[in-house]
Amino acid sequence: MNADVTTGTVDTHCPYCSLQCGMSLRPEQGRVQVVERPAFPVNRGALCGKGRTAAEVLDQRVRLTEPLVRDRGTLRPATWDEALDRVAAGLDSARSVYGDDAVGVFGGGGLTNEKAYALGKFARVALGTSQIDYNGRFCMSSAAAAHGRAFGLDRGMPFPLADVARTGCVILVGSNLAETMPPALRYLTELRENGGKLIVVDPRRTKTAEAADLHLAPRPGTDLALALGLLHLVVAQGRTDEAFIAERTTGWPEARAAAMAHWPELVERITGVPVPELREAVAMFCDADSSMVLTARGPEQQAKGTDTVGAWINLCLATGRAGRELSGYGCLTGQGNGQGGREHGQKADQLPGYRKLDDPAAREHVAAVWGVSPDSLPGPGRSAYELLDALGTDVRALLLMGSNPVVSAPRAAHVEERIRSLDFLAVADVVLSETAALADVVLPVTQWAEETGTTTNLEGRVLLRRRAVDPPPGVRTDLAVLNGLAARLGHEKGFPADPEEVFEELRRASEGGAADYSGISYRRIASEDGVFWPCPDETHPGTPRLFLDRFATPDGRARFVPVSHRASAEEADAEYPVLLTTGRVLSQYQSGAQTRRVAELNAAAPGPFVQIHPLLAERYGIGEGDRVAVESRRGRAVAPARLTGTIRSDTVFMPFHWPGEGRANTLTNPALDPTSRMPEFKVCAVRLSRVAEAAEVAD
Ligand SMILES: Nc1nc2c(c(=O)[nH]1)N[C@H]1C(S)=C(S)[C@@H](COP(=O)(O)OP(=O)(O)OC[C@H]3O[C@@H](n4cnc5c(=O)[nH]c(N)nc54)[C@H](O)[C@@H]3O)O[C@H]1N2
Ligand SMILES: Nc1nc2c(c(=O)[nH]1)N[C@H]1C(S)=C(S)[C@@H](COP(=O)(O)OP(=O)(O)OC[C@H]3O[C@@H](n4cnc5c(=O)[nH]c(N)nc54)[C@H](O)[C@@H]3O)O[C@H]1N2
Ligand code: SF4
Ligand SMILES: [Mo]
Repeated sequence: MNADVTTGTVDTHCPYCSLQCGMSLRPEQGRVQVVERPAFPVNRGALCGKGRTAAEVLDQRVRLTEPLVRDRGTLRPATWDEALDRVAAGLDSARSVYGDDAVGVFGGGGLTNEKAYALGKFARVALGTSQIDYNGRFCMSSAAAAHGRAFGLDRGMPFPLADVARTGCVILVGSNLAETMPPALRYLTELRENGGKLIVVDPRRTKTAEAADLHLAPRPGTDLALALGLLHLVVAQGRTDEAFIAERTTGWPEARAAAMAHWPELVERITGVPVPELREAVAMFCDADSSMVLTARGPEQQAKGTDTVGAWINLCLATGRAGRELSGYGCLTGQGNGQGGREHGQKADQLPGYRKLDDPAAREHVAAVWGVSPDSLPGPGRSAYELLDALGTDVRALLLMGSNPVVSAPRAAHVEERIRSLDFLAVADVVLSETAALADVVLPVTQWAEETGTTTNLEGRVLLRRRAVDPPPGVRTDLAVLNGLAARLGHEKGFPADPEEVFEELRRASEGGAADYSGISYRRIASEDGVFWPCPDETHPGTPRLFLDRFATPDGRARFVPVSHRASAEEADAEYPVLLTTGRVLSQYQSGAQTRRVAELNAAAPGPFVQIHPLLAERYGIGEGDRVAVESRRGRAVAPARLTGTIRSDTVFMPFHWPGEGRANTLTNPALDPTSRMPEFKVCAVRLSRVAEAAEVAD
């Protein structure tokens, strides 16, 4: 039973991360209760604190309930007609003065498939601009690029999460899933209960690393060398799977030669991981009958993230740990619809169904579904950071939906300044985020529980997120916003506000593409636990496991890519002697726009901090709780010190969930990966100093 009319309980999914935990919602005395939904297989009833408290953001006291427009510098309430008229005029005037590409669109991986699809279509058809990208570029774009290069297809995990509990060994690289996807930790616990081994690679001894048999703690930005060092040992010890390499791969000689240049002692010097630990990891990985490598943002958010993931894939291929039951490489995607959001056209180079904008056949197919001429579709645009960096110069007006870059973009002070320099900014959001607060028009939209839509979780499982409660009267859905704007821009048709109608069109647009959803319908996923794409027709069961018979390359073979280690864009030096890495804590989500509005979560994680090893702290005279100034070549942030022996003594860590003085992204380096255009969030050089308190200064 999915929608129980007697109790009013509705089965749906969490608004936050890519696990898309199943939950049920029950309206009770004017409030919405989150209740367990044990039958949903991914989380089996378990929820983290964010999921449990998600309904608090539905409260009218914390969210936007009416449109706002800027009048002589301040935002004031407005009608929907006035607000939409202002947005249409703002976008149109930039277009008419400077040309179509003067209008930018920025989306998010939290948007449903329907919204991501409609946003991409809106940019290309209603605005005619090439300048669209989204925050997923900051998330898993490096893994996506590496996936495409090696396997010919990008689906984060090529197998269901449940397989993780049944393999023999998992190397988990730069994921702190005990805090970022807590219910998934159970699969790792089960892995070990079943006799499997867990290796965690993280510069910090996180809660996840504590659950491991072996914890490797490399210097940030050196995972590429680490993977190559392991591959070197695999070859030296004769543990390659020659039959698999011969039958199912291409490019091994070149990749092998590149790995052989990374001998263990050199790798120890680069990474700081002792050679005996490298040997132990190889033994665990190769002794098991099956094994997996899973990566998350640690190795991916680097200016060499694509090559780094490529090196881990090479390790899997050389040992025959890919394209087989219970073996393979997977990326743990992050946002609620991080997977689907990267498939249906809000990315700069992409059309729905994971098609390429520069592929004539793809243009023709999608243009036919959209009822436009293929020639009218613009070409690929800029990547997320490059787009933000161009605001106020050649991109003069921006429509933003589902992201808060003032907090989350790299080199955020510069990005904020670029946003402020726009001629016109419109933001559709649920709350008045730090970015929405800078807008000329703010459009208040409905949230997860107030609207129906589909998301695709980290396994590639397409799910129905159902509407469970009525939205407040003053808000509209993102789809209704696009519908209203398109009409004002002369497109009365083609932008329906009904999500199922949009999904039906998405099915046709994705048909025959890499991410083929054409066999998936609302009716079907309403009664199943989701369907794994590709699913090319209604009788097709979906594809939980990819690549078992062949990889998705033209010749069916996986491609080794010869990769070599290189330095981070910024290494520690005399002026900036410490490495900064950034990431997440359990109780805040992303830019914090939603979770900072939940009292229980704020009590658990009230503000920014700098995690420092006691030895490093001592060198700078920093004590527990002291305010620390962290400076990089981009700027300065200040936050209290948290001393802990669980982090390397050459590295500090800051979570990025807060604006203001403690904003980690004031410091981060926007150096981009040449292939994925992923910024280097995970490593930059900083210097530290203790900030004297006012009382001390006065003494
Ligand atoms: N609580 C919470 N959960 C979330 C989110 C959230 O904001 N809060 N966001 C969601 C999203 S969108 C995402 S993308 C995921 C992210 O999920 P994760 O990737 O698990 O999260 P991070 O904390 O960014 O990074 C993971 C780990 O990488 C380590 N790390 C840092 N530098 C390096 C390095 O150079 N190499 C290696 N190997 N490791 C390194 C960090 O110490 C950190 O422990 O989480 C999702 N879930
Ligand atoms: N230093 C550092 N920076 C990072 C990272 C890091 O590890 N280190 N990680 C990066 C990663 S992986 C990510 S994914 C980004 C995420 O960073 P952001 O892109 O800023 O993501 P969110 O904070 O989730 O922002 C989503 C915004 O959209 C709103 N919203 C939620 N649902 C909807 C909806 O359905 N419609 C609309 N219109 N709005 C909605 C929310 O209220 C919020 O304001 O941060 C990146 N930034
Ligand atoms: S793990 Fe992710 S999807 Fe599950 S309840 Fe927590 S935030 Fe929601
Ligand atoms: Mo992410």
